[in-house]
Amino acid sequence: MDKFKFTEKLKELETRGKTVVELYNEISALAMECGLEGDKPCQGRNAYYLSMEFLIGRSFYNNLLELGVLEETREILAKKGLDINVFEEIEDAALGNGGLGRLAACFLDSAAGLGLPLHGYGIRYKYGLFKQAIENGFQVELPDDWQRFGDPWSIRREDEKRLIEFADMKVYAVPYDMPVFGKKINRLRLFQAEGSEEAEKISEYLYPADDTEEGKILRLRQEYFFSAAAVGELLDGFVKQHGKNFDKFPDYNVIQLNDTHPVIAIAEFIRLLTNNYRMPFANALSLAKRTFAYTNHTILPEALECWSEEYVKKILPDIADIMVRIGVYAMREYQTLGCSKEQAAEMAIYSGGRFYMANLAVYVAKTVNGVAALHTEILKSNLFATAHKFYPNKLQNKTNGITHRRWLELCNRELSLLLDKTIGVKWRSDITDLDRLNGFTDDTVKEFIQVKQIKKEQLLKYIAQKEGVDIPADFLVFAQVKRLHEYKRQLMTAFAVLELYYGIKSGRLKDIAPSVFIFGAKSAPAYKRAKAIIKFINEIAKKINSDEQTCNKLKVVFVQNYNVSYAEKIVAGTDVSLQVSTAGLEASGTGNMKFMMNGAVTCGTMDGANIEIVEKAGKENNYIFGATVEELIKLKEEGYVPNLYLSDADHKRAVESLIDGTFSDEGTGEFKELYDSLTTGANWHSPDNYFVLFDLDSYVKTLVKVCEDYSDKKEFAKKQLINTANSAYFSSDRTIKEYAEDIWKI
Ligand code: 26Q
Repeated sequence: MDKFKFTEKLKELETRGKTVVELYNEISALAMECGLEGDKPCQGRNAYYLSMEFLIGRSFYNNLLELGVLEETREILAKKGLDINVFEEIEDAALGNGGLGRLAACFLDSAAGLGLPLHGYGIRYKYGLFKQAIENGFQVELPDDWQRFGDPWSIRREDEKRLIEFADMKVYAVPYDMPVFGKKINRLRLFQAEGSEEAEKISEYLYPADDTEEGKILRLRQEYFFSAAAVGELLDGFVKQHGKNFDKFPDYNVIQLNDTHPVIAIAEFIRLLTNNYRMPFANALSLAKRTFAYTNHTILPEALECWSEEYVKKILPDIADIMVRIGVYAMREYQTLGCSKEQAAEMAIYSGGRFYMANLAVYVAKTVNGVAALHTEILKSNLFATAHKFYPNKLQNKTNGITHRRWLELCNRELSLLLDKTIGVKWRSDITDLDRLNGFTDDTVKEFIQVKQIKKEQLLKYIAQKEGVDIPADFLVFAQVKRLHEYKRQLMTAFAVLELYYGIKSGRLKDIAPSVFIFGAKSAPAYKRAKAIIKFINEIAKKINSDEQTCNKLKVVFVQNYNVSYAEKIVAGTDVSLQVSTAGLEASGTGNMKFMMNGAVTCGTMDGANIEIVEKAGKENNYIFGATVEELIKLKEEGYVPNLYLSDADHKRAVESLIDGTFSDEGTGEFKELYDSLTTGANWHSPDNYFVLFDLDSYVKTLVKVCEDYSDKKEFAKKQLINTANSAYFSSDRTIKEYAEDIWKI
């Protein structure tokens, strides 16, 4: 990067009379021009990350930071009378919906930062994840037309488009390249579908509704579309450079499959080698086994993809045949290894007219990894137990991480400056240096308290503007922000908050710190219960916020359209991070890491990466409650009867507020359905299958303890600072180094 050229040209830039969007495009173009100078592809071995989601958020500030010109830009613009924050008007590119997509973005950032050749392949959705508004307490979904601000960070590569063939249509995959700046420039290549109106539909929406056959087939098309484009160009590129000695292909390429969504790439890889290059099937399969690696992100059965043969045959008959054949090879191999019939059936790729994509991935991939220690253990002992038995070296753990550039340097400039002052600037390039913050002095604690206060004020001011809810800046700030899902148990938090409210109102809870609970979450449009939970939280917020008797003690806010940019503000301004999933179900969590790094304590269950967080920062500096995985296993064996836990009058009151008229669901019946899900179950699950009622008691007690502890501000701040000081492990720089060493060998 020619920084001098950039700053000189920026100084010359005429800003008067231009709109924010115009300036955004011009400055971004300038950064691209200077940033890309001297860029050359990496010879040798490269890793490719195939993912349906890349939740990159806003690129402007991050790219300027990575290019090392953020501060200069801030100053130059200030001299022109422009506040750099005006570019917050430019909305996020939300080409993902949650943890898995954000992880992909963090990984690209870390790899570039470390100078490791990792490139992304995905889809350039016309509309990203819907924009959420809350109307009368209900979630409303609006299209996210992110390109309306322009897309100055992408370069269209018309010359490199490829034709992707389905049985019933042909589609062009046109690449758009986004550079990922760092020590090295890596590339995120997103394909846009073109050629006809039908074709364009493929890259129109992230997560088309898949409750119909048409929707399911569209999703299958999406998966094949970008996987085939990626694999096709990698093979062609190899042939161009090295000829047809494919044996060497894995020396130059390794392909990481981000969950099962791109697993169809394996079949396409084999199809191309056998069809186009006349390679025997067995050889193509063994080449695939040396090329692909797979990451699992969830053990929830409903998220493990399995495709009906009928659908695959309809649009991709060759791929269906190949997957059947891989299934046959797998079966033979399982037998040779001495698997019983049951064991082989468990690992079947093709059975009963369905393709089990996770089994396909596990069979072919050279490594399979979980995303946190506990999650990997569960994969080994549960979901992939049989595979682990017969392929003991396949499964490994790679605990997730987050890029400390976006999630500390960028979102918390004040804390970053305090770190510079306290331990020097080395942590910015080598995050392990953050450890040196341990052993901080009293002065540092004082300064940390000031920083937290500033970030809190910024956050609360923003919330007041956006949501119209005023929250005093001396409140203790709790936050639960993440996708909305029953297993994440936002509903349990809602009950707990309600109990705090009644406790404060009755005078029973006297000595607790005034607090605000911030919720942020999008629900999948078709996920009725999740939407009901959003409405319930908003009803609670309305009641609590308008109660004059308690409003100097307790507030609740559900922020609209929670996304990466909102997260950047929330993680910096929060005191207590709520991570309360049912033990065993949150594969890792990465929000928990962002909060920790910014000095929030975790109030959570022994689940996912929470376990490692408290291992690093100390249980005594966090608030752990609730049943463990082992306890839940026992409870299930003994027979869990949730209604028993409603004998406590306070819990009963909170839970029954769903049905006793305290709150209105506007006659939709959805609150009653939520209530039933906890107390009587449904035809597809037993009552309270996420153990909300079981953990509610210890949750409420833990929250009360947090509020009491906060009265000693200094002791509380120490706990927070210890969390920051021990968060280096959760930088994705560490994670990426592990992938690079143990899996990719780059
Ligand atoms: C599956 C089938 C059909 C349609 C959609 C899906 C689907 C889509 C998205 C299934 C799963 C996802 C996303 C999963 C996800 O975000 N998982 C999260 O991954 C994070 C990164 O590893 C973890 O930290 C979280 O714990 C995990 O929930």
